[in-house]
Parts: sequence; structure tokens; C-alpha cells
Amino acid sequence: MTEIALVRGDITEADVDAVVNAANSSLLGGGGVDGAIHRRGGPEILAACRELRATSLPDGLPTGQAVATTAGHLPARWVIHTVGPVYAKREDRSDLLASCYRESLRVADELGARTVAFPAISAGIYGWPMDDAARIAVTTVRATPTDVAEVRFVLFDDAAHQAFTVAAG
Ligand code: AR6
Repeated sequence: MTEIALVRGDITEADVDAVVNAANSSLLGGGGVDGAIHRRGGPEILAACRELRATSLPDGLPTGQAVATTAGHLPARWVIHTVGPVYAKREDRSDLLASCYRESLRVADELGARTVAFPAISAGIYGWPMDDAARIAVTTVRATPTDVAEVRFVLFDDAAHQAFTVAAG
């Protein structure tokens, strides 16, 4: 049984086995959570991402998939990078967002991670409405078989925390 925890805070400070990064396909950094993880984790993470691009992922990481690297100087041991879909009013991309959670948990299981912290993937720069992003996040994690004992959603502000609290019922 996976326990779901909701906390307000900065995911780069999470004391967990793996933190999930809301990355982009290039894996070469950006703003939001991605920028914070690379800043705080140091250059080892970017070096590992460049190595992935040079080897297994020459075209980048497709939306909805996930891949792990070192966490550099973060308290966590690994960063699991996933690429959320950009929100689109006229197209339902919910399954791609759900896939980010499923694939991140699959990678966490491969690593043997028991505690995993997620941000609200796609709900920042990628424009996904927070309530809907929270609902998809919580329902997907609950429906995904995994050996991860604790999934911790680390929410950056009150609005995100409130949305996840409602979604978690
Ligand atoms: N800890 C926890 N949550 C955070 C933090 C943090 N340190 N910083 C921001 N958030 P975003 P996306 C929240 O934009 O929408 C990057 O440029 C934020 O308030 O980080 O998936 C990537 O390279 C929001 O609620 O991710 C991509 O190009 C949530 O995390 C693009 O942004 C996600 O916001 C990905 O956009």
C-alpha cells in the first residue's frame, strides 16, 4: 500500500530517495522546478543529462516518459526526470500527464526507491489548471501498482496544496 503525503515546500529540500523533475524534452534545464533542481543539485545532474542525450536519448525524452540520473548535491539519491504535456484547451492530453506519474513510479521501482517526491507536473509553465492536474496526479498514483512506500507531493504554494488536498479527498 502506497502512502500519499501532501506537504507545502521546496522539492529540492525533500529528504526522499528520489525527487521527480518536471523537465522538458531537451533534459538540458529550464525554469520552475527544473531550474531549481539543477541550481541546487549542481552540475553533476546536467552532466548526466548530457550523457543521456549523447547515448540513449539523442532526440530527447518524449512527453510522458521518465528517466533517472544522479541527484548531485540534493538530499535525494536520484532525480527522475519526466516531461509533462503542455496544457491544450482543445485536446485532451490527460493520459500523457498520467503517464508521467506511472512512468516515474516504474523508474522508481527499477531503482529500488521507497520514497518519492513529486511536484505538480505541468501545472506551472506548461499551464495545466491546478485542480485538474492535482486530480490526475492523485488518481494515477492511487491506481498504479508500485513498491514505493511513500509518494510525497511537494507543493510550492497554498493554492497547489489546497487543490491536492481536495483531490486526495
Ligand atoms: N518545489 C516544488 N514545486 C515547485 C518548485 C519547487 N522548487 N518550483 C516550482 N514549483 P513548473 P511544468 C511548482 O513550471 O509546468 C521548465 O522550464 C510550480 O509552482 O516547474 O511541468 C521545464 O524545463 C508548479 O505548481 O513545471 C519545462 O520547460 C509546479 O511546480 C517546463 O518548465 C510545476 O511547475 C515544465 O513546466
